[in-house]
Amino acid sequence: MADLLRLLLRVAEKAANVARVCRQEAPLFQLLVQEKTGDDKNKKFVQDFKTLADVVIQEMIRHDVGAQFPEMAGFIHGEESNKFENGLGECVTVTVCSTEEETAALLATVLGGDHTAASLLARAIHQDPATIAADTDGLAVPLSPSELGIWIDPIDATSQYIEGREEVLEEGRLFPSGLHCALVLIGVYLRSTGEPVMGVINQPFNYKDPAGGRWKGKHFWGVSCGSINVCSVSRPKDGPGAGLSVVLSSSEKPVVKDALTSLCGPDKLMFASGAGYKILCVIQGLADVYVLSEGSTFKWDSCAPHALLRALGGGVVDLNKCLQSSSGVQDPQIELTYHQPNTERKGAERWANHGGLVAYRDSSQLRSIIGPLKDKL
Ligand code: 2IP
Ligand code: CA
Repeated sequence: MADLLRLLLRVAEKAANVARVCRQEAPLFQLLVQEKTGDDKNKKFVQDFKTLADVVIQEMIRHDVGAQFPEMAGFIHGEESNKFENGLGECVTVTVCSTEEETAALLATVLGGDHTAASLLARAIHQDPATIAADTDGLAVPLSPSELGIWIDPIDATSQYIEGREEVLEEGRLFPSGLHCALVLIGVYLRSTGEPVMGVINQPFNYKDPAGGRWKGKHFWGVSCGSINVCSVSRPKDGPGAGLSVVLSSSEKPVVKDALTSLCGPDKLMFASGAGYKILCVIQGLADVYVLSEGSTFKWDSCAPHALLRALGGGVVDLNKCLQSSSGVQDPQIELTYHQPNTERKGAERWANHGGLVAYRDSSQLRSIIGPLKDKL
């Protein structure tokens, strides 16, 4: 399955290009940000366009993976539906056509006849990315495509992507908000058990090329299958006596914030946007754990980064199950799985991580936050 990993790295880079083009090309960017200046009649159209960028990326990934691995075609899931109602009330199904011209013509029907924007978007979709430098040589994963499913989050932290704040990232520092929180997430799970076995994360806005001033991205990947645990990120070294650091959503419950402040001190409690980004901070060692008490994330947010954490010896547990489990953090049943919907819910909620989550690298750090939270939730 090293071929699948190489393909996902390539399509994630194509997705990152689409995300960058939508912000760099004026005709597309205007559509993206029109909501701030547009009047009500455009609101629906602009909402469509923002979601269209998501849908186009998702359909592009679905198209490319299904073409190379037909056995996976029915098991490639994403956040968005590809059915659109355009400004004329026509229902349009967004797909990637076999030629760029056909894709542009289709997109123009969603973009109110804006052929300039449609052509720019279609070009980014059909353009092959630059070669991806990733050391996957010699990687042999004993899995077959017919055993696997995929979760796609085309652009996680959409709000940060639209707002577009630019931060110059400093090595070793977590930045709470900005374009760098926007991530393309592609996670692969075992259909039989729901375990995450492979993950690709692309950060389209990692830094600005000092020469041309254009955004450059960065990718991260991991494979965790049986005894094979490989990650493009090396396991961070925990400083001696560094103390536990926690990253939270800015909308986390005060009772959780208070309990964790008492545990690790106010300086070690951080906040950031993006569910995927917060798990990436744990992967990179910018935080030790990410705690979320709400069911506000979904399988597409957590599957990809979960695979990287497993490759590093960590994981992502269901917080409620963890608090209720009699066998504590060693219970394998508390890890999030990705193959079964919650049948008591409807729509996207069927795939929510209802019980909240804790992302961790080291189970001893997971164990240390359970105590203070046990009687609070
Ligand atoms: C969102 C996004 C938000 C996150 C929310 C996710 O996904 O990651 O940032 O909220 O839970 O579902 P928060 O920033 O408070 O962690 P999307 O942007 O794809 O809707
Ligand atoms: Ca998301």
